[in-house]
Amino acid sequence: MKLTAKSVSRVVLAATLIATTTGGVAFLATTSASAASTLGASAAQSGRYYGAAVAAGRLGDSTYVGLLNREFDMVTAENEMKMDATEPNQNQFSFANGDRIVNHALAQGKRVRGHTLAWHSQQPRWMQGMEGSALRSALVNHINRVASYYRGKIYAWDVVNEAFADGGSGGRRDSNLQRTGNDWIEVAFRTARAADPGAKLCYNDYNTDSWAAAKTQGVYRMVQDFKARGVPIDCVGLQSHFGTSIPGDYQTTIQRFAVLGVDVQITELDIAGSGAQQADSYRRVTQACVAVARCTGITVWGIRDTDSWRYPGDSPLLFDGSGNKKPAYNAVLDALNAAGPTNPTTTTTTTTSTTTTTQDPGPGGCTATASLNTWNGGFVANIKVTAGSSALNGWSVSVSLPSGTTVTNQWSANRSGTTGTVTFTNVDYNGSVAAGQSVEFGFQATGSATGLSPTCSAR
Ligand code: G2I
Repeated sequence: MKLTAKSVSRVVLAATLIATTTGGVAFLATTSASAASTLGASAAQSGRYYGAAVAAGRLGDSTYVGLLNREFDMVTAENEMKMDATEPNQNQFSFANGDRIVNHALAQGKRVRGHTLAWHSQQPRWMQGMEGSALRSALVNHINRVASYYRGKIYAWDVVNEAFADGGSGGRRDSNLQRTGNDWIEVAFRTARAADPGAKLCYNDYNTDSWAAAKTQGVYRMVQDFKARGVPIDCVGLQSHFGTSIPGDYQTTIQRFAVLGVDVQITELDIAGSGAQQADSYRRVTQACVAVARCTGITVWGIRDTDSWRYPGDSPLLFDGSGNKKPAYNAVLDALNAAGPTNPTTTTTTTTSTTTTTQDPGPGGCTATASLNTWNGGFVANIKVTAGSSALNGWSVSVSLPSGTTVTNQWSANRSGTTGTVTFTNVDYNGSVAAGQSVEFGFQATGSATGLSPTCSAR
């Protein structure tokens, strides 16, 4: 090789660096030794996860399962935990397919994102025709039952999916759920918190990737409002189904949500295109996430291109149909490995206790039972109101709280008082309770309580 003046000076510079910075050489060696070789392990280096949407019907495919087990440390059920799958007939729940995915994930030491408790789409047929208070009660019941069933097994729930309108309004999407009242989303979140206080609760949507989009702004305002009023929300999911390009302000979006005090998760990533261009888009998404401490993980919406909901029109995933790594895979791995070890994780300790009152309701009366989920410094109480031998047309529940305990918010009930004896009354959609039937409401409080004995009376 003929050395020009320029190349000589480069060689000299390199030699000087190696000769004078032994620490630097050691650091470089450490960095390359710790570069992980799977998506999950490389994401874990900075406290993040890398997940995939999984279909129960593919769990018998050994190539698919091999990739899943090797590469990913978070799992989302692609369809099996949606409303139509988990409650095919009203009040008859079906968890077999969701369980196949959850059990596989947990047995492999992976975590699970629950998808999704409430959505205008993929509703079971019986729910599609419902409206008003009947639908609101059915929604609350669905969330209660599904989130309770999976309590303790879910890292984060997509509590509400895709509730905002496309286009320039920045407002809510019209749906049967929206028509039950604008508070349906916060009721959904409060119900989910009561049912599984250990799960992070997320709002998840698409076309909310660009900070400039009206839809993004609408979701941002909702999250800001929820944080201001104490509605329990922990995370925002950006689905991130992309064409070939990524919005230039994508990282701004992630950053702005994070500043509100919620985690951001990229929940359903897939990107059209191929080769170097697709790899570059995947790299940019990965870099945008790892640049923001509260962007805690990325999930791709499928494993091989042939598993994608977009196939055969697009081949938008990280593995080809034969399970080979694509250029996009290497781009993601490199970007994850380049991220520093940041992002502390938080842990919550939860205990559960139930207290039952023994009063005889008699005709026209009611009973109330409390189930408590407590942690250091606070608790959530879920109260079940049961009608006696005749129907209720309204109810009132009083709870005596120990001193030092203060109610911070409640859901599916009106409240008077915050300390001492606090009284809850029905809201418009859960005052009518047939003989022997039950409705539930809940509240959150600071302080501690070991057991509560609520008293119920008809109004
Ligand atoms: O549409 C892409 C995603 C947008 N965000 C929410 C996600 O839940 C959604 O996932 C897709 C699944 O990837 C599809 O697999 O949601 C679709 C609708 O729920 C899923 O499609 C359904 C078909 O509509 C059904 O006909 C089919 O039986 O997939 C089912 C199972 O293959």
